[in-house]
Amino acid sequence: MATSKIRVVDIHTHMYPPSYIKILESRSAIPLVRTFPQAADPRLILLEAEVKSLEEATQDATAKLPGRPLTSHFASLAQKVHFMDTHGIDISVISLANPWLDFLSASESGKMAESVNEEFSRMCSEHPGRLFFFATLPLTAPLETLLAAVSHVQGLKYCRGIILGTSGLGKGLDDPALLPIFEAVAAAHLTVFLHPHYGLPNEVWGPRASAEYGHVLPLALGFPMETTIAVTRMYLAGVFDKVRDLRMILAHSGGTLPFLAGRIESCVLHDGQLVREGKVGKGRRTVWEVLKEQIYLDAVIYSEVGLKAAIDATGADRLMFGTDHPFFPPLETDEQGEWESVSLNAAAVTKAVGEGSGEASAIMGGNAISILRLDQD
Ligand code: 5CU
Repeated sequence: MATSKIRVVDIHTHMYPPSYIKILESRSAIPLVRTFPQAADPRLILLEAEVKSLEEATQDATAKLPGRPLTSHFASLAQKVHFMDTHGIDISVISLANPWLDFLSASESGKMAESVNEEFSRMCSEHPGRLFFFATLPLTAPLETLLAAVSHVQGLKYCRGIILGTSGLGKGLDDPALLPIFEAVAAAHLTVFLHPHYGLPNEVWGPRASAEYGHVLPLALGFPMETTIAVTRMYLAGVFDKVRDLRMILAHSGGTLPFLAGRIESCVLHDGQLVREGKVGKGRRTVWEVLKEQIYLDAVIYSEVGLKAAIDATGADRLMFGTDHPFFPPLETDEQGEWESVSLNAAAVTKAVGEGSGEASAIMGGNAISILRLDQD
């Protein structure tokens, strides 16, 4: 009997197109790209937690370099395809990396969104069937421009959704002013890929973090907590009930949601204010129900322990493999070879559900192909 090879799909994989890098090069506040005489590659400085080391390196040429090297992996399409080939990835759903267009003015963001989305569309058309994309919305623009952007990307052949940060229009994702956007996105059958950027306030990390702990605290803990808080606020505000067709993929296996959903549920059930206001009565959908009905999770969690929790929370039919390329490159082996960050995520899948199992094949690609319609042009 012929055995068909499983198809591997990477739904969490980013790029910064050259026009976006140009903007970052022209900036003096984060996000920015800066060249330092002591380093070969320019540095990409994105996070609030990197501001202190940026200031130190600007004043002292011997100080630790801020941010991360901006290598060809961030902007080159040829490099993306090489990465896919090296790791046996058949299809990638590419997206602009954080912080998207959040820092642009209301008058700039509409045009920039249009050009970035056209650029992603053109890149996908160079590799038909291998590349699709999540588009970017101009969240700082007026509502009319935002709605026009949703219509624009709905018409782009390889667009399968939108990538969204947690700030929304500036007040978070539980902001009622965002409802028309969620409604338009859902009506257009576009899946939201929710991704963190802002983390938690720097003070949470303590005075030693910037000098001694690298990027570990903001990336390992700040990002997942940010996602968890954003989605819990949406749940408490009833966004999922108001927009029943909204479908969201949560980055990093939902932050800590699979682990904390039970505690969130219990806090809701035992909250005097919510009970008094009639928000806990019959007909309420639990966090667990919303997770199983409107939420998908990526499988970017690097361990079978977290992955099993994610599978328990949403079901193996709602998990999708990802790499987070070009972030987390190998530091001691050739960047053109295999990345340990990728093999950790692939190994987590086989350890959680068994090598060669139907569930492994679904998580590695089958789910993404059917949920994101990757078999259709
Ligand atoms: O290393 C990082 O800072 C990041 C980032 O900014 N965005 C992301 O998706 N992964 C890692």
